[in-house]
Amino acid sequence: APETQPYRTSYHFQSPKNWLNDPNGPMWYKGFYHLFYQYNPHSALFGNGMVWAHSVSSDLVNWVHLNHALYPSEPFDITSCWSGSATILPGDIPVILYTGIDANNTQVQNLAIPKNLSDPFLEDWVKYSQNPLMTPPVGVEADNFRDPTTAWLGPDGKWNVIVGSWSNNQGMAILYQSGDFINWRKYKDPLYSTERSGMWECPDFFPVSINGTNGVDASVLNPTVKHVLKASFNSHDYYMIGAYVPETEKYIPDSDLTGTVTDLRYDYGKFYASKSFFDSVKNRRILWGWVNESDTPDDDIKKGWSGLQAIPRQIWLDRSGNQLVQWPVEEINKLHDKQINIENKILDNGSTFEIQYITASQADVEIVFELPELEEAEFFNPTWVDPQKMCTDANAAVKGRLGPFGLLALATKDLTEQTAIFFRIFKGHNAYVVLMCSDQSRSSLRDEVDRTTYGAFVNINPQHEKISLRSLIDHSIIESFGGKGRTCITSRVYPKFAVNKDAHLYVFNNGTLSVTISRLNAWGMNKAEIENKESFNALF
Ligand code: DQQ
Repeated sequence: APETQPYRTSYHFQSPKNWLNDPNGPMWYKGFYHLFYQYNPHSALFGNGMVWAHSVSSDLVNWVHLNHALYPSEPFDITSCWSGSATILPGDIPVILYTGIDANNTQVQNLAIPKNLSDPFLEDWVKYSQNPLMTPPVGVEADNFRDPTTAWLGPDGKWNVIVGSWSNNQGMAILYQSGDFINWRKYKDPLYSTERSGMWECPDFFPVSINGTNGVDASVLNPTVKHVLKASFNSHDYYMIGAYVPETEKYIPDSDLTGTVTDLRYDYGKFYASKSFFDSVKNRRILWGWVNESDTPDDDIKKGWSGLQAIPRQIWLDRSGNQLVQWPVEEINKLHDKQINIENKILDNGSTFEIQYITASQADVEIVFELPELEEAEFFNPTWVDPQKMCTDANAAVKGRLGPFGLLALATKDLTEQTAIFFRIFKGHNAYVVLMCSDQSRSSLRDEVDRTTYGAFVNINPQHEKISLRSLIDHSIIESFGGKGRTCITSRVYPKFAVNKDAHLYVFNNGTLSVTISRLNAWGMNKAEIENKESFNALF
């Protein structure tokens, strides 16, 4: 019943119970999107015996849970089946490379192939008898060698794959090559390595078009693409944009990782171990990412579950070429229910205004703000380099000039519980600075939950572009997209009172200068159908 499970989501991907983490092996095959994911069948917490749970969908919104695709069964994965990726081989043959944890807790890379290629659900997987195909190379510890990527075909006709690692105090993408997908040889140097990171988990490597939002297959290599290299470490997904040089097997980023707050991240809140895939049906690249809980392990056990997948995001290169842009896949709009529209509403100093008539606990809100008094913005202090710190030091309750303005989500009527997603605009030396915050400090009156506030800059010029915000609100998760998807912040919140019908949604302006809502569209969201196979079969 919803009353006893106020934090279960309505339209995010969740498993019926237990622990869930990384998305694995996403792909499209014969009419269905496949999502595999790390799952603990024994507990609401992480543990040994991890499996690849498996679900399919025709629209990325409604899902059917199938039997586990991979579970510990052989010497090369008897402790756990950890993360990995799918590659579609020529002839439309999907295969999986995944990390097995063997009886000695050594991380090895294994191959699995579908038992029956004519089954569009790909329910049964066969582990290759000669596994493992890769074992930790010299200089790499047994527990620092995991998470193979989707493979790409090089111009020389060889398959390439990278495996995440940490060796010699460097995080790295170890490169392997193969002519037949079975015999893999380590390339002499990693594709990329850096001392400015931790152990590279779940690397991802893919081309993006330099013009337009279309995605391309992993093997595309020509002057119309740049390459993205992403790694998960220190609780975040960091990425670089750059060039892939197959002759030397080097990745040359436009800017190297620095190990500081200026490194690019997919999301400046909670979003980890993400993985992208090329959707050949709609010619787009789609990104999945795991969002963990912010309440305690005791709460996970009480709830009986832990972990969500973020709404899949289409991902492409920004026109500037300097960063990626992410936007919830268009299919999510199918869940739009009742809609509210507002235009040209002025929000004066201190005003708060409720968005009524929609279910505020599960909603999709898009707002575009106009800043008639932009020139009056307060000055930016160039020593402010850490946006998360700025958002923490000056939360939504701290008055400014141009901002804070934005949304109060999952709020009680008296606003004692609220999650504020807001902007502050500053006048910098030669350019305006747009700060975006997700302020969880008052998100719950329960005191055992983590209420860390997140923040990031939005790379837009408010002289030429209005300030836009889209937030997907779903009971205990808020995914926010600032500047049309240039900056993403995902948060988990656990209000005590602002649940279900008692949750409210507001627009606010706590700056002394007024701002105008030039357009607001908000929708209540219907529940996605996420069924187990038995109830799905009963439909036929
Ligand atoms: N989760 C998996 C690992 C990966 C980590 C285990 C990242 O393969 O490195 O569940 O969250």
